Amino acid sequence: MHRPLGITVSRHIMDLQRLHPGATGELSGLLSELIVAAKTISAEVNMAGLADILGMSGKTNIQGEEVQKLDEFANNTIKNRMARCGYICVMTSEEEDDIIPVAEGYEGKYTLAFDPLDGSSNIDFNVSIGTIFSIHLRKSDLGEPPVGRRSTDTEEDWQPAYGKPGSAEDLLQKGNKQVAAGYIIYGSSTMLVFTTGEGVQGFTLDPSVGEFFLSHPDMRIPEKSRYFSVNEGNYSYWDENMCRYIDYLKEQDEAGGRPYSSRYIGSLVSDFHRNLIAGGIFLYPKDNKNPAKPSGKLRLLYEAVPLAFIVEQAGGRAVTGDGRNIMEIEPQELHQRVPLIIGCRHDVDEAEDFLNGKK
Ligand code: P6P
Repeated sequence: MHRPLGITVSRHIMDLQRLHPGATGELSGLLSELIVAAKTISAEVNMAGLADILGMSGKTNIQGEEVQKLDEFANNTIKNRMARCGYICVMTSEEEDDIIPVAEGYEGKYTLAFDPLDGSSNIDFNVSIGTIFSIHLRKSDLGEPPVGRRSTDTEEDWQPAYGKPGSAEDLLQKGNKQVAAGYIIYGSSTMLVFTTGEGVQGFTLDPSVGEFFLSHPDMRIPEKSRYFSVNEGNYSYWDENMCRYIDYLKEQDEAGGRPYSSRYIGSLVSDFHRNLIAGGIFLYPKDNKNPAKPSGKLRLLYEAVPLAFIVEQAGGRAVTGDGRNIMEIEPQELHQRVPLIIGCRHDVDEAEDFLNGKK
């Protein structure tokens, strides 16, 4: 199918909006504001080696992880921009213990969960890192639509909207209720990959014009994998079935496409992005390495769930390995961790068979 060159992400978002006659344009506006934040972070990440922006901030986050200066920059960039975008009622970030309220009078009908800079422990080694986001429609009542709201209003002119602030309940929703999800990967080029439920589209940033252009239309993950991505340093902490599965992938069976190649960057967005394009299965299973993290390391709301939406839209699967689909989990808390097995449909099915003892 002929596609005109130079489709911008803004054009694509408007095309999506036209697919929904009742659309108010608020999701389009939300995505557009998020994209401005992404461009801002991209510029900073690409300058990191030159500015005094590398290294630790001297703080730790709720995860007990040291916060990088770039982590903090990315978190503040998204938080401050989205708090006044007028399209969301509440946010949660990997970097913040509690929910993040939006500015009074700017309450909107969506919620935003995000990991501002995943893989940030790799920043100082120039390894690709990424921002991950997940958008739901709020569960609670928005209240009366705001009146007299113009972005040009000064604080004095401001007619307070009648929106109601959102709560954690608005954020704790299943992945299959997502309205949109995506990631930005800051690598050899900066790419935006997202879905609103009508397939997965990839855009590459042209820094010379500051615009994302469609570069990977209608992304589909291959049915079967070539790569497995797992931290084998945790092998001795896994249960027996997980060890058997990884051993199986490394056996010689050329007719069956084995052994697989091992590719593990240690940056979730980078590992996921490669697997989405080339085919692969990523695993961060539960392990007995850290009693405080019996469900593995990765978080449900702003890592597993958005990537699960993307991979399912691209024809793949995302599961926990103990019989649950990521998209069907009822979240219990904002920073809940979950085992994650995500990638090509054939491979996730096969991994599940090993993990539940069927194979
Ligand atoms: P490990 C990065 O810190 C991260 O959260 C993900 O991006 C990545 O997949 C995972 O942790 C790597 O964890 O234990 O293998 O170093």
